Amino acid sequence: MEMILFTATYKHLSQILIKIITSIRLQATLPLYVMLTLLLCWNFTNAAPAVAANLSSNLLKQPATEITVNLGNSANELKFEPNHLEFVAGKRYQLRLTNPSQQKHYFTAKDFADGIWTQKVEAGKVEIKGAIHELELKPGAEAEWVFVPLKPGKYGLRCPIAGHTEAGMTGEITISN
Ligand SMILES: [Cu+2]
Repeated sequence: MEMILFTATYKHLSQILIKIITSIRLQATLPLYVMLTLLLCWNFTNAAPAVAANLSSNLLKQPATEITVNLGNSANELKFEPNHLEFVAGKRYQLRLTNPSQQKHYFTAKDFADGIWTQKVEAGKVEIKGAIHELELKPGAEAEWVFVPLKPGKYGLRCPIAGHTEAGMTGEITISN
C-alpha cells in the first residue's frame, strides 16, 4: 500500500517536474521569440523606405532648399564647387549638379547616399525614382537630386575618375540633426 502510494506520488511528482520544465522552456523561448519579433519590427521601422513612407506625405509639402554644386569648372580645374555641403536631417533638399567643364565627372558619395531618402533624380526629361548612389555628368550636363537626409554624420564625396580624386576632386558632406 505504501509502495503504491509512493509510486503514485512519484509519478505525480515527475509529471509536475515535466510541467515545470516545459513551462520554463516556454518562458525561455517566449522572450527570445518576442525579442526576434521586436528586432524584426525595429528593422522594418528603421528601414529608410518605411521612414520615408511615414514622413513623405508631410515632407513632400515642405519646400526644398536649393543647393548647386559644380563638378569641375570652365577652367577644367578638378574640384567640386563648393566642396563642403551641409544638410539638416529631416529637411527636403534639391541638389542641383552641373558640369561646366569639358570632361565628364562623377558625384560619388555612397555612404551619404545610404543615409538619405531619395525622392527623385531629374536629368533632362527623365525622372528617376528610388535609391541613387552615384551620378555621372557628361560635359555641360545638369541633374537635380531631390532628397531628405536621414542619418547624421560626416561623409566623403569624390570623383573616382582616374587622377581626379588624387588631384583634389573631393569634398565633405555633413548631415546634422
Ligand atoms: Cu572628375
